[in-house]
Amino acid sequence: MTPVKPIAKATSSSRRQFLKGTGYYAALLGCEIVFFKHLPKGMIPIALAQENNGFQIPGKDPNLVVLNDRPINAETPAHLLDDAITPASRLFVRNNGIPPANVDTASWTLTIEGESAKQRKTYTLAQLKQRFKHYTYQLTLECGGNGRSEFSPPAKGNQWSTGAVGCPEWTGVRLADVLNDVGIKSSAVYIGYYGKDTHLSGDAHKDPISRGVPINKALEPESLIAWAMNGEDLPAMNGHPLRLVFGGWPASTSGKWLDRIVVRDQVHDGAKMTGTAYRVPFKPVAPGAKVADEDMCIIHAMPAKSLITHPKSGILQPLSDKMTVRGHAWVGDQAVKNMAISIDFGQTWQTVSLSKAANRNAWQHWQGQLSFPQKGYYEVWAKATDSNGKSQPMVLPGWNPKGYLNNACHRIAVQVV
Ligand SMILES: Nc1nc2c(c(=O)[nH]1)N[C@H]1C(S)=C(S)[C@@H](COP(=O)(O)O)O[C@H]1N2
Ligand SMILES: [Mo]
Repeated sequence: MTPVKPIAKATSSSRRQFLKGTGYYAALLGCEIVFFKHLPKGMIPIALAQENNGFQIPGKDPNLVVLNDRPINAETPAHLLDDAITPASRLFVRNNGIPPANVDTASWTLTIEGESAKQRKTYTLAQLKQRFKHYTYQLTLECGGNGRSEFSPPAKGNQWSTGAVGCPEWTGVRLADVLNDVGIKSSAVYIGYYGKDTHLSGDAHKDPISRGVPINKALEPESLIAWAMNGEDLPAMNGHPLRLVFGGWPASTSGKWLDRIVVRDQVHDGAKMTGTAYRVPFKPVAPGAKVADEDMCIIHAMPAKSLITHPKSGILQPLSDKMTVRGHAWVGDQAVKNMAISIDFGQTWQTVSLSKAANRNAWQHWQGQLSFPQKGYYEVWAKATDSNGKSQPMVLPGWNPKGYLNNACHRIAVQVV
């Protein structure tokens, strides 16, 4: 296992290259920055800047760690994910492009079409809400690149530590109900989404991202077209007013600012579906190896993983007290069967209590009690095992060129005094 790296707040020097002709902040400010092209690289509009020259995303907890501001990407420290249901303010943000500014919910529409759709049909948001039954599910959303920062040699992309995950409650309609209303042909194999965000280059002909899922995942009861998170409108940065949610699959499949779904007779080939994007080698490869495109496969359900959300790493623990440890565990389309913790770097493991998920594709909560033999430094490690008997690795899982699927055990530091 690689040593825990401290996560630095994004600094001006680490920020992305200045990109001409785009209004990254327009969606946040609610208006255009007229002289944007003169705004120096790395300088945050003062209206959005905090004392620490960090970057506060409206509606989000100021303690989210901003990894990148062009586009905006922010993750949640583990101890802030302690709630059973992730508050909207603490759900991470991952943007590939520029979010739409001035979203008008009254005129928002969703169009379903494609070679395997029986017709082309457009719904207003109001029609979607009126015509179809509403469902609420707690669904785990985790970026495929969560944990990327630990890979060596490093992989390009957002250097997520452990916080590109959350499990809020989502309300919307079943994608299956809408697809059945349109009618899908027997040739349907995949769905693809398009959102109203724009490409970083400002080129209107390019999509920032257009991914999707196989038709069987699309038709599952928990696969939603959602407009609400925890009973309120989606936050602007999480796809307001409409998005897809496929719990347990790489969150890149959960299209935000959704305005079009295509029903495909082949694997969807939109932006970031092809090449190396969201793909991993079929077979294990040596770290740093070059892998040919044809040897890579699309990531489907995410592997077993867990987080220690209490206590916060670095806690001072009195020797005479028992310590309550808790967190969440999740795995793609299945259930976590067993949860264990260790205080001796994995020599021995203690099974802890584990709850059932609120519904399929929701994370489960676990809790245990620890006592320590003597004063000194310890680490608590946490390990989830899924219903197929697959456990989280204690060291990094297989290296892959883009740094996806790091489900190594989460560790926290404890000093017993
Ligand atoms: N339209 C659109 N949908 C998108 C993205 C995006 O950039 N644009 N990013 C995807 C990726 S890579 C992730 S990890 C999730 C992040 O969802 P969140 O920002 O609500 O946490 O949204 C996915 N859906
Ligand atoms: Mo992602």
